Amino acid sequence: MNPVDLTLYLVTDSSYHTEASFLKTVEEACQGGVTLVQLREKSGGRDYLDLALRVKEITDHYRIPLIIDDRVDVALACGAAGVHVGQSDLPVACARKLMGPDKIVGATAKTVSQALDAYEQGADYLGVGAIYPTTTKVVTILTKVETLNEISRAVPIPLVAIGGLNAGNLGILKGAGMSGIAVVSAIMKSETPRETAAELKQLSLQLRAPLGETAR
Ligand code: TZP
Ligand code: MG
Repeated sequence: MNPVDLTLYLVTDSSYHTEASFLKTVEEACQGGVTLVQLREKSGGRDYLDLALRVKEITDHYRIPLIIDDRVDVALACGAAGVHVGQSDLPVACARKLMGPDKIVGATAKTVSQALDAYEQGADYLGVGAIYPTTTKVVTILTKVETLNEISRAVPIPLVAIGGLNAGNLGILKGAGMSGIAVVSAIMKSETPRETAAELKQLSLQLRAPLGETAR
């Protein structure tokens, strides 16, 4: 199991940015304290790789691991820390075999059985959601916080909650058993990504604190 800090996981969306504003947003989010970045592009291989190499320069500078969504080839070609696969991407076991034992392999799980399956195939962490309806272009269903909690008891690997999360609605996750939160639009659409990331990170750390412990 490769260690991974899921406290605040930025999943990118370049669709409403120029490349310059996209890279600036990612950089400011890194400055604000995101602990992991996932490049999530739906474009072809060459464009994906070019952007991955640019994003990796930024994440390397801030010593934040870069995860590539869907594409093992792009992840390997840019020297990323890992890959994230969903239910319709390469199976986790296949991604693990291609990436090797020392790279991070993350997987999406919306049910306990998907979670157990991904864990058994070698996933290092699971993304669970969507917790709330999302405006980000994604094929997903809603996952109850109760299910997130059940998954946390069923598998020994860390979980990150995703889907419609922002600074105003995280309370629902208190005590849910995840290690952190993943956001797209809350940071990618923020006018002040550095401050937004810093705020979300604090809130995420508080969510993880034992129940009843107040924020410091
Ligand atoms: N998987 C489940 S929900 C989601 C993904 C990739 C998108 C989350 O985006 P946002 O903007 O944080 O709701
Ligand atoms: Mg995918």
